[in-house]
Amino acid sequence: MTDKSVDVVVVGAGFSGLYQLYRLREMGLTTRVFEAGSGVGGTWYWNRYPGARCDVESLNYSFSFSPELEQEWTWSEKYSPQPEILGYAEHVAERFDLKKDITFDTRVESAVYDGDTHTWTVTTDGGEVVSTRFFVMATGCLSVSKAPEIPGAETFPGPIYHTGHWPHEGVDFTGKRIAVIGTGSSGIQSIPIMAAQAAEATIFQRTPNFSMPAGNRPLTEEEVRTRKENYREYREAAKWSGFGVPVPAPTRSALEVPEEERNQAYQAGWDQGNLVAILTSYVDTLAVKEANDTAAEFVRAKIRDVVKDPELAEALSPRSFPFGTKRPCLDTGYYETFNDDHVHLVDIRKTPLVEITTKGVRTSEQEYEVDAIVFATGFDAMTGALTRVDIRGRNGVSLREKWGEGPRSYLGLTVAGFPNMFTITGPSSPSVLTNMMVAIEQHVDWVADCIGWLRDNDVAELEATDRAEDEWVRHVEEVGNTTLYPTADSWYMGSNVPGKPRVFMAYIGGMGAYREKCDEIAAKGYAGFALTPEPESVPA
Ligand code: N01
Repeated sequence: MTDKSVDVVVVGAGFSGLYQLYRLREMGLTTRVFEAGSGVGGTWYWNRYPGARCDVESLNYSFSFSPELEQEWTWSEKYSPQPEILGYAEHVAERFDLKKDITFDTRVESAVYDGDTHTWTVTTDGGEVVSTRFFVMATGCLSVSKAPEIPGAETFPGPIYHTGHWPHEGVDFTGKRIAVIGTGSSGIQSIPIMAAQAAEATIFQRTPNFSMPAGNRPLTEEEVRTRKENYREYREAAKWSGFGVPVPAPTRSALEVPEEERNQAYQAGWDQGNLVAILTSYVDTLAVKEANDTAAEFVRAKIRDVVKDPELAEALSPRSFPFGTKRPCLDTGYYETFNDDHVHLVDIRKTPLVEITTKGVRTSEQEYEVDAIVFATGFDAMTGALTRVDIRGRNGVSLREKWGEGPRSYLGLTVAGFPNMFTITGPSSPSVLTNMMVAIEQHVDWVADCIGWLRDNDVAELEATDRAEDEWVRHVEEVGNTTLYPTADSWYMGSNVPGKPRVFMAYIGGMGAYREKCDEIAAKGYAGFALTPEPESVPA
């Protein structure tokens, strides 16, 4: 028994959900959005840790669908802070009057497909049951946080925080002894600020990461004006670029360039504080180990320049994976922080974490007494938010079971056996390897256009065929295998979550090429999909 019936249910009111709602409403479709948080913004709603910023430049990290929105919104910094990005999400929600169709503080618990009526039945934790023709998971790639896999957290009397769901009122560590576990992007952004407040900061590092200075600063009026004048041209270039950020395409191998010239190219990217610039300096940086080594060594030399103690510099230097194959970071004073006497690094590869105790954190070697603990231990990425909901497709097949050996999808947008369901920036799409705003807009537009086409053509049901899905999965794997990404233990590979299948979960074929492929499939009347007509449109 359902409470209501709508055309589309969207899960999540981050940037994906907001824009999906906007598009569907413009098309005259009734849409309900369910959001677990109390406000919009998704990742920017939850990740309020000190120093949280996006490491795509603000002028690139915004919606392109509304020229008026582009002109009226002004970013303040090169890399704007989390509160400003969240403010932008709120502004979008207000400006387009989106909140009236969003139900906050509500988690979708299950979605079950009925092949006879071509509808999904969606049930929330508040007990609401909604029936819908289309079901869109806009739940984000990094929204299910994970704690370190060690016992004892419940015995620690002080506060334990996770960067991925930080208290809204903020935390002041002044005078406190703190432990931080994890040195990914969230740890690297927050550690300098938390350590500056703390009396003693002990950082537990499992894997050192590559990081470069963000070079953050206020934007000049001139920069903002120039971008506002050139948004159309800029957006077009971003849409067809590899990473969703227009940069000149490399033409040469790192190995054919003299060392001095190569280092000048890396230095130029370094000075810009632009990750993509270094990653794309040469054609083979992400594909050939020897080429990659040149960039990796450039960064390690920078770490040695900054960190005064050579042993500490070496401990902070990544050597176990190629540069760029785990998400590289942008920081403000990260390596400098370790020159302070009250900041300590514990290499937990050498002395593994054993437990959280009533006093703090114990490794195989000693117990560290602290007043507060921060987990900067990341997320069950890409699939976590999708498999957390009990999604059952045709004949009751569960998505969790289907993805037991790794995610399988057609274009990262649809899944065989799960008709009329779409995943925004789902696994096997470019998503996290690109500027997410560009990836989100492309997916949302494709989904909205697809739903519009189905409506106009009296199609009740669209379902990826097994064959199309198999071919896409194979293609994603083949393209991935031309790069160094699969060689790293990264969250891209699922290796940060014990027991998770080892699969490269993103598509590295490039945003532009992927867009072309998606457009082509749509233009061919949704090639690779089985289409079932509306019963009343079938001639008797
Ligand atoms: O998470 P992470 P994150 N015991 O998984 C360690 C985006 N993001 O929240 O590398 C001990 O990168 C783990 O060690 P290891 C961005 O895409 C963007 O920092 O697995 N340690 C690692 O050091 C980013 O990549 C921005 O060996 C454990 C750390 O915890 C993604 O979000 C800002 C452990 C987790 O690093 C995730 O970043 C922030 C354990 N059991 C985030 N488990 C910007 O745009 C994990 N670790 C700026």
